[in-house]
Amino acid sequence: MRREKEYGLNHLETVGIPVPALFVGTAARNWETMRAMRNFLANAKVPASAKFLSAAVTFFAGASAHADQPKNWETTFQAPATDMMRQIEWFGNYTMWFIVPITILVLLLLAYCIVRFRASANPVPSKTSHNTLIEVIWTVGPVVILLCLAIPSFQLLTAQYTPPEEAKLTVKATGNQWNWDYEYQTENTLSFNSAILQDTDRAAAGKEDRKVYPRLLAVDNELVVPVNTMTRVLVTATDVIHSFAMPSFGIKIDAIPGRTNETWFKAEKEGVFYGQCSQLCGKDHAFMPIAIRVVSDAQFKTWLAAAKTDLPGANKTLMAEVDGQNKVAAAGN
Ligand SMILES: [Cu+2]
Repeated sequence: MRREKEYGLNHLETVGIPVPALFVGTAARNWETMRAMRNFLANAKVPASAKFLSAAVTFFAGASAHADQPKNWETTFQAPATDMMRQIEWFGNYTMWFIVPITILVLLLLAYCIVRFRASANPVPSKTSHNTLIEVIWTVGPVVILLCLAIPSFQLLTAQYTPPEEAKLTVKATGNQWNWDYEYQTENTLSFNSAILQDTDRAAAGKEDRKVYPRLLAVDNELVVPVNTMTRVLVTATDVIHSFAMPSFGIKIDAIPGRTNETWFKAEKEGVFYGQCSQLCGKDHAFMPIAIRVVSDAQFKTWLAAAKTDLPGANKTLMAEVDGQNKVAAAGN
């Protein structure tokens, strides 16, 4: 429970969102049970059609093999690259089990009433104004439905504020109009700026492959992090409110001047992941993308050591290594 103090349930209460003790305790105790239940439900979930749709979209959009980014006509979430995002996706699918049947039921009831009780078919309307049984049903029903939504929702919220382990790497992201500063809180801190990649700079940066480095999403210097490593992100801003968001990691947190917010992620897949500033912050709000490059532990260590003296050189070496790795993987298929 120590982490909850540090990570935000208290914070939630200070901003006036009550967090019932039931949910706080349950989250930690029954997490494994919940996980098992979710996995079970996930295997049997409705959106088989959604999955098909997503697969179809991926197929038609020609997905890149080693990155995740928004795709044309995308209707579902980007593929999860963290356990947290998987749980968020699960919760989204779970709510569909309530939304879809309720919508259909209401639609059918409405259609039935329109047809069955139209003036020509039912000239003398009933004068009934009370029916205890029906009133009990339409009160208790929604209460039960809301409880079914509230409990997993609070558990998920608690989990987002409760990192399962200590962070091994801490990076600070500072939003500026209209780019990001990243700072690695390691021995001899490393800090650099990350701005949108201009088309004219593509060749010089070796980023001509638009599938991997898409227009409006690619940046000059990516935030490089090691795979399967608990990473803490401290988020702040220098001028106006921005928001640090990475859809496939399931994180989004406001960057507020004069305040440090905190979030965390543990990326499970290597590759380049793209997000965007998600708080309207001025005229170039749409042009301050966030790119995170997830690499192996060894690659990260080499990059970090080299980046402290020569960032562009370290980035180029890392890109060459990753490209080589992908070519070997493709040849092996
Ligand atoms: Cu912004």
